[in-house]
Amino acid sequence: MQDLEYMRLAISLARATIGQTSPNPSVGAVLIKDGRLIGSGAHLKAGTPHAEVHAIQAAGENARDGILYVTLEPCSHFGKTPPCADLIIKSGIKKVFVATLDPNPLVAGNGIKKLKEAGIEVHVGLGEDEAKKLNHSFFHFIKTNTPFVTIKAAVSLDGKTAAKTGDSKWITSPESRLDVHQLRHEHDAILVGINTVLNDDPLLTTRRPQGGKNPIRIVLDTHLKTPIHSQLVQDQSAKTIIFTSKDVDSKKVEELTGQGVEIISFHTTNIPIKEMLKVLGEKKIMSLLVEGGSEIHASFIEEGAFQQVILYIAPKIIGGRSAIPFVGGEGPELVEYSKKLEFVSFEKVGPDLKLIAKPLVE
Ligand code: AOF
Ligand code: ZN
Repeated sequence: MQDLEYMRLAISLARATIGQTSPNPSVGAVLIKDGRLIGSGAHLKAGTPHAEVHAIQAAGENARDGILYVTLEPCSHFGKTPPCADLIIKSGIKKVFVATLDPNPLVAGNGIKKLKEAGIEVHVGLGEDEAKKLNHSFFHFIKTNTPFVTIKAAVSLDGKTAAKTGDSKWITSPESRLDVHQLRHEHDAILVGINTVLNDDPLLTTRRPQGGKNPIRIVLDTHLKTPIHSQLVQDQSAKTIIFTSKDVDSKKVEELTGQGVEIISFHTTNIPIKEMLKVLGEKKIMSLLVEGGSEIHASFIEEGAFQQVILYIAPKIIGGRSAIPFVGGEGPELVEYSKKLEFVSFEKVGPDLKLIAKPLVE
């Protein structure tokens, strides 16, 4: 196998952990000597050993003169675990391939510097694009202290999320819906508006055949209308947080709190999206999936408070001038004032199209 193939193996190990390492990144490592695989591993959970530790421990004394492939710059700081760079130096590894630098200000090039100063041959950039993409949430979070926001919607070819009656079951295929459950597994939190709670009474949990992790459920509910009997309140399989505004009924707050729901009130008449994202950041939520409805999407888009849009487009035309599109709000007077994005990828998921776009940096 070639260097890039070993790095891809490390990237696959990292990818398998997306959704389980937060607020830490997903990292994979592969250790090779004389063309043999002698160690490998991934960082499995925050607070537990880093990827390199698993790989080096598996190899033991044999690590000496080995070549390490790691998807993120080895750390140089004492966090919950000691520095990986020190362990690599101690183990006698002679060469290290690093896919991408760690943007964590505590590391940020110091890991590489340490390795080089110890006489280790270091190459940075092998498989960099893939390694960056798989940790886009961590990269965004570590720089901004707010979650990476993905707006997700399932639409018909004419951009509707429901027929004129409000009926929305099911626009996209079972294959797309399964893909959405993968997204839920990968995200720390999922957010909807109060209208979605009232109309759909969603559960917002992860349902994949192989099981999965539930995201924290978040509701933006200005007037605290979330029904006590809604699934988000009654179902205990995931935590629910409701953001609300001032002057809400204190008895309702008590009732919801009694069911284990966390209520966060802003001293304003509406919920300021960017302030809300800061609160989520303080809670170490590094990725947020926004699942509608159209007014919520409009708020995030108007505020420029999103990093990615994922659209599942079904080959169906619903039509109807009062059928809801996936973005509501007022909208601008002129196309000139529209939000500009660029397409990142497109793929077929069952009969549907999955489109990813991100805001254009001008
Ligand atoms: C690595 N390998 O597998 C991971 C790294 O609190 P700690 O000690 O777990 O440190 C967390 C930080 O370490 C995290 O913010 C990121 O900068 C880096 N993660 N580094 O060398 C790994 N998961
Ligand atoms: Zn480390």
